[in-house]
Amino acid sequence: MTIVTIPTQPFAGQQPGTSGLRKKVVVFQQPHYLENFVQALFDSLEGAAGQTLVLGGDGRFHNRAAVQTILRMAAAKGFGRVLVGRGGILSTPAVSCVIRKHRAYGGIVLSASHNPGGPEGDFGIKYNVGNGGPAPEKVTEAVHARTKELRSYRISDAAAPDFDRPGTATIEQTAVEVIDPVADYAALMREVFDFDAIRGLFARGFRVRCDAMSAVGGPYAKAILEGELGAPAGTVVNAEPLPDFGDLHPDPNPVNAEDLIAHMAAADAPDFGCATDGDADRNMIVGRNFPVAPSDSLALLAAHATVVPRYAKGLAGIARSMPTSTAADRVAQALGIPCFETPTGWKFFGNLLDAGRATLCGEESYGTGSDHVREKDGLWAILFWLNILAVRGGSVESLVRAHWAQYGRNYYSRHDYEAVDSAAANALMAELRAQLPGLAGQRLNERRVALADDFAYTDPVDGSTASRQGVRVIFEDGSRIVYRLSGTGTEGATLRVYLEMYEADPARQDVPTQTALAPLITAAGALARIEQHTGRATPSVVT
Ligand code: VG1
Ligand code: CO
Repeated sequence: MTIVTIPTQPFAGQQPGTSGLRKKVVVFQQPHYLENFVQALFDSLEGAAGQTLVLGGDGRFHNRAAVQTILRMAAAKGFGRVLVGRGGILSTPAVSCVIRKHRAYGGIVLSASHNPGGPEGDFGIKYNVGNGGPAPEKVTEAVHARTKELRSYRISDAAAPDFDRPGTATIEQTAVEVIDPVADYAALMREVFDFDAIRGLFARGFRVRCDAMSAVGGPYAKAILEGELGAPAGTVVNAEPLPDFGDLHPDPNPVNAEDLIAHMAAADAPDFGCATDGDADRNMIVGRNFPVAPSDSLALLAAHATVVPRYAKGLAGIARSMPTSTAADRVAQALGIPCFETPTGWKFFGNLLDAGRATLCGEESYGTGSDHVREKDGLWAILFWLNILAVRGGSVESLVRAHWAQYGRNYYSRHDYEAVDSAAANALMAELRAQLPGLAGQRLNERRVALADDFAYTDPVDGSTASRQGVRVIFEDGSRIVYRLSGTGTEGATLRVYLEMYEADPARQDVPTQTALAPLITAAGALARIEQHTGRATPSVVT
């Protein structure tokens, strides 16, 4: 066994986006492509020799090949130990949990999350730091800078050890320990939630349909819901992680999880429907014929948090990404706790969680989490809902309606224009930015603009800054339009338009969302000249 140095050339574009480096599988399959990125990452880590690295992924196509390569490179880097999920499997929240529990130096998540998988789909790699959370921008920027100058990488010439069976093997000086992907995570969930209460719910015949979308959430949901909490076998569907996700698009929203939506609309619908995404950090909650908006879910979890043992003493604060609706802000205000507004992406929550300033975090994109790990966590959110239902009673719909009656309803929708021409999308954003200085005070389709800016963030803990995080147009009545370009796509550009309107009157809280938001949708299209720029009259996905 020898560590060899392989000459290489830099690849352009190895720049991590909102959540790691994501590219088409064929891009990652190019010789040296993954190796270059991993070497650039390892070069950016100081003091990693002898330390522990956590490694796993969502099981998508190329996962196994990438695990083998990274094990051989981790040995060359001189890590003392690598904890790898059996079969190369670890969900994103499980990686976070394992890093924290075993005091690892960091971890690598192999996933392109909600992006489609398979040989024609996407692959991705993300690095998490010692607190268990996504690497902050100063780390990802250093890695990207390093990819541009890299001329060689180091790798063991030995074969990677078998990672399909529990046990420990050695490669060079590095111990490779194959761990049960679920055990540490399940133990943490037992500490957070009132499992007895949830068991009682199932014992009373409460019916759940949990759709793991043939992605990595399946083994976790099966072990916990069916294995520990007494849900009947078959509660978790699409439970086996498949390399191509069985051709499902594991993005849990009403468009991509249409099968779950159909089951929840049927005459004999279960009481509770839920789904998780490719790497199991996102969640969708659906009542009988009643999908819950993710921003509402965050607000509702916050409002009921004290029923969960871990949060029994209350929350220190809530944090939400800027485009996420302000429903959580209203709960924070009622509770007398701060609500932080951060840029899109979980990496911006880490400092607030570490400093104990925020307990719950959430994004409009079906992501919710807390200080139990440093990632969003799909199954955690599902268990949180079940814990609330077990203690408070009622249905998903009755809980949400009671919430709206108390706090008002924030009508909310996101319109995505996927795979548009990058130059056209950039031109649209540039034109919007140019209009910003003159917008305040103007009327757009009956509403007067109170504030228009390009969101910038200063981290209240370490003072780091992030600019150009999305154009927001806020009206005098609190309604908002937000525009930004996705940082996770792999084809052209994706324009996201976020729309929000507040309605305090319970008599007007039952309008179909797109109808309620229609005047804002028209204003959003006109202001950004979306059709003129993109050639699209309608969005490709509405959630
Ligand atoms: C999207 C979501 C964002 C989320 C990110 C990663 O980013 O909007 O809220 O944090 O995906 O989620 P973007 O830049 O495409 O809008 V996941 O589940 O892909 O790790
Ligand atoms: Co995800």
